Amino acid sequence: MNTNINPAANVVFSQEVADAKARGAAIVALESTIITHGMPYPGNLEMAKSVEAIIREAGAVPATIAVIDGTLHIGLEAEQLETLAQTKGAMKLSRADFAFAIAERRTGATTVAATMIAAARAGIAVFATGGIGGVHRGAEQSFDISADLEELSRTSVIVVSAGAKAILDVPKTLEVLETKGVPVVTYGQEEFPAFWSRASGLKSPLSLDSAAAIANFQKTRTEFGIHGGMLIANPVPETDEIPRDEMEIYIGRALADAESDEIQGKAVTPYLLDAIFRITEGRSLKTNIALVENNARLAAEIAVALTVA
Ligand code: PSU
Ligand code: MN
Repeated sequence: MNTNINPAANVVFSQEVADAKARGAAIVALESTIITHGMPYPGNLEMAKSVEAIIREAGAVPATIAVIDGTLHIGLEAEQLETLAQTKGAMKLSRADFAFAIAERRTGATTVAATMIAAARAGIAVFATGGIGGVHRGAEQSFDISADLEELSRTSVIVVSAGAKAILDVPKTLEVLETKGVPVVTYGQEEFPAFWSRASGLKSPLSLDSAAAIANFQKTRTEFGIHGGMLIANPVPETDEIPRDEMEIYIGRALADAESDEIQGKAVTPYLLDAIFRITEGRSLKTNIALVENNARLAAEIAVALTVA
C-alpha cells in the first residue's frame, strides 16, 4: 500500500480564501454544478460573479468549489470561473465520484453533496446554493433520491437554499430529511418555500428569524455531539417569485417532456431545469439567479454570526 500520497497536494485554495483562513474570517462555500449544469451561459457566469460580490459586501469571503484537471479548488480565481462557466462536458460530482475526478485528473463540478464534503474538509461551515436535490416524483418506481439528503445527515455544514426544487416530491423530501435527522429551518416564515415560489403548502418543521439564531442553533447541536448538516430554506424575494399554481403548470410540462425523452439518473435535474427555462422563456432563470443571490446574503450573515458566536 502506498502511504506516501499527500492528499493536500490535490487541493488548492484561492488567494482570497487562503487569506481569509489565516485571518479566521467568515467564509461561504458555493457549488459549481449550478454553473455547469444548472444554468445556460452567460447567465451562469453573471450569477456566479454577483453571488461572490454579494458575499464580499456582507463581510465574508466566497469560496466557489470545483475540481479542475484533477485538482480540488477551494475558491476560484476570476479566469477559472470564466472558463468553468463555458466548459462543456464537466462531470457532475457527488459523493460517489468526487474522488474519482481527482484520482483520474478530470474536471468536474460539485453538487450540494460534493461541495459539502469539500467545504467540511476545508473548515468552511456555511454553504449557499439554489435548491438541494431530493426525492424525485415517482421515486417509488425509479428509486431516484439525491445523495444530497444523505450528505446533509452526515456532514456538518449549514446549507442555505430556497427550499427543495418544486420539480421534486417535496413532502417525501421532507420525510427523508426528518428520518435522517436533518433540521429543516425556514427563515422568516412558517411555510416551507418551493424554490421558484415562496409557498409549498407545507409547514416547515422549524423556523427562525435571524442569522444569529441559526448560528446559535448549529453551535448548540455541536455542543451536544449532534453531527451533520442543517438545511436552511430561505424564501425567494416576493418581487422575483413565480407563484406556485403557475409553476405547477410549467413543471407538469417539463416532467412530461422528461418522460417522453426517457431521461434518467444524473441527467434528470439538469434536463428539468433546462426544460423549465425554455417553457418560461427565461423567466425561471431570472428567479433562479435572484434566489441564489438572496441565499448568498443570508449565508454570509450566518457565517459572520458563527465567527462571533
Ligand atoms: N439547484 C439549482 N441548480 C442546480 C442544482 C441545484 O438551482 O443545478 C444541482 C445541485 O448541484 C444539486 C443537484 O446538488 O442539482 C442535485 O442533483 P441530483 O438530483 O442528480 O442529485
Ligand atoms: Mn438523482
